[in-house]
Amino acid sequence: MQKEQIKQLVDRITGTQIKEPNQRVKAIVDRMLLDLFNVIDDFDVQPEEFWTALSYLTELGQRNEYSLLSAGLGIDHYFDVRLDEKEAQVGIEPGSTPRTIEGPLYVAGAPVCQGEARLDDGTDQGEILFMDGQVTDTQGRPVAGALVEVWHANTLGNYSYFDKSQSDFNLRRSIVTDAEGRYRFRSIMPSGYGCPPDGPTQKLLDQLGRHGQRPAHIHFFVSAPGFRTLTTQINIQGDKYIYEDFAFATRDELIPDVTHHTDQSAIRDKGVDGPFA
Ligand code: MBD
Ligand code: FE
Repeated sequence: MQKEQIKQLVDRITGTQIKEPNQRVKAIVDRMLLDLFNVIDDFDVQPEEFWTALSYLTELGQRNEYSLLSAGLGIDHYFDVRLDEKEAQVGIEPGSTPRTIEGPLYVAGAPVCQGEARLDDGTDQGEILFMDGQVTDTQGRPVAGALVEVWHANTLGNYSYFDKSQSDFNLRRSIVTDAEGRYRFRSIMPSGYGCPPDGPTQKLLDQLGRHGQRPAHIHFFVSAPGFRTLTTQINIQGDKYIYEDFAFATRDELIPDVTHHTDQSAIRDKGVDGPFA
């Protein structure tokens, strides 16, 4: 079919109106249809192939994997690239923590703690992990009372809430920074995440010859009144997938130094009472 004929057909389809359309929705749907018709034409897509694709999308929804596929196709990362570009025009403080994608596994409502927290419920015998940091504004001044929301996977790469075998809000806390803008937490070292091997996201990745793995990582939202929210993560150095993240979220500035200690029992034997007990 001539490209011009395709254009006329799309115009006829979306131009058939009984009332004033939402112009932005109409313009985007117009373009998506035009691009789709062109793909069908250029690749001679067969009807059966298209119905198979629709069934695939149904499965994607039923398995709640739309946002997982979006991460895997680098769409979340693309939005980050665009935001970075806009910020570069304004000019941001050199050395500030860069953003990276949220991912699909955040859950709101984690317990709020002042200054420090223990994230794990003590049931997982993973390597004990401590992390601390300071929230500052773009001038390097500490921000007291900022909210640092932290969430990460367990030693099997699974997240509480999505993994029903974990306790509520395990490995999820909201920490309010102290007067110096500082926070600290105790947790366990997470493992990397892998897409459900029997799910639709992995099925498409297989067709693309790709894996569906993420390196071990910890997620953060950092927010405070009057400030934009930072969405970011850290990646654990040494992970096999650190530069092979299927979601393209790794950045050099987000790989902090990790010090491993050989004797963990001294810490572990103190039990699970206080945040740092
Ligand atoms: C994750 O844990 C994650 O952070 C992303 C981006 C995608 C899938 C699982
Ligand atoms: Fe994650």
